[in-house]
This record gives sequence, C-alpha cells and structure tokens, in this order.
Amino acid sequence: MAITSPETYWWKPADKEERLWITIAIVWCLILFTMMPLWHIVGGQNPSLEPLKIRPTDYQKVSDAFIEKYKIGEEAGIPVVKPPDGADVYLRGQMWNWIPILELKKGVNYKFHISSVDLMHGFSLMPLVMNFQIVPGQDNILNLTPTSSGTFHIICNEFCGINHHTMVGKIIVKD
Ligand SMILES: [Cu+2]
Repeated sequence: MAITSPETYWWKPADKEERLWITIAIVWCLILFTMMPLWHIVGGQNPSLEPLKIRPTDYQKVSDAFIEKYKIGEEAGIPVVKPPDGADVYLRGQMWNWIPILELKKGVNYKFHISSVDLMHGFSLMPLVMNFQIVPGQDNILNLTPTSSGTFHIICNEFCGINHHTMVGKIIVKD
C-alpha cells in the first residue's frame, strides 16, 4: 500500500468573500493606526499635565503647609481643606491615604499638584475614570475645573501594599 498525501487546498486562490473580508480588515487596521496619532492632536483629551521634579520630603513640607493654611476640619483623622478660588492645590498620595480631603467650588479653576511621598500610587478619580500615575519625585500639575457638584472619590489603582484597597480619598465639589 503506497502512502498518499491528503488533498490540500492552499494553492487554490482565495475566493471572493474571503478577499473582501481581508480587505475590510486591512482598511480598518489602517484607519485605527492613523487615528492613534491623529486623536492625540485633534481629540482634545490630553491632560494639562506638566510634570516637575520635587523631592518627596519637600513635597511633604509643601503639602503640609497647604493643609495647615486652609484646613477647615477633619474627617476620620484626615484633614479637610478648602482652598480659595484659583489656588494651588496639593494632593498627597501616601500609604494608604490621599491627603487631604478637598472641598472645591464648581466652575472654579484650580492648579492641582499631585505627588507621592513614598512609592508609586495611581490616582483614579471616580466616577469620571480619570487616571494618572503618581510617582514620588514628580509633581504632576493638572489644571482642573470641576464642572459638576457632588462627592468624588479617588481610588488608588496601583498596588501599593497590604492596605492598598483602603486607599480612598475624597473631593467634595459645592455649587
Ligand atoms: Cu496607593
């Protein structure tokens, strides 16, 4: 008994529908590929981020001074701070808190500084899902204008140790 090869089809040209779908897939890939850099320019979604270098110990001092200056109360041991309109706001990430709790006014522009004084944290503003990586030594500056009132939570989305899951901060926006 002779060994015979099974019948194969690879040398037969692809049929019409197959060629059509391959073309659609390639065109779609090219559209998405073009949109990536294009959206960066025309999408208007880029954060006003200007990172500056700052030593964690200095950030600790600057943010402590900010808290002391504008503190209006305390909630579960975390200071509540109400900065004046247009002020520089200092938010500090540290194991395992976002300090302080901020009370802001709707429609007012604030210059946010966000940094960490120990290790890397992830700033995730809920429920808006704005995400920024917070690295010690980097002062992340964000020009932020709250457009709706309410209570917003900040979740740490970068694993930072045993109590990472409890690292929840708060921003209160009033009319
Ligand atoms: Cu964290």
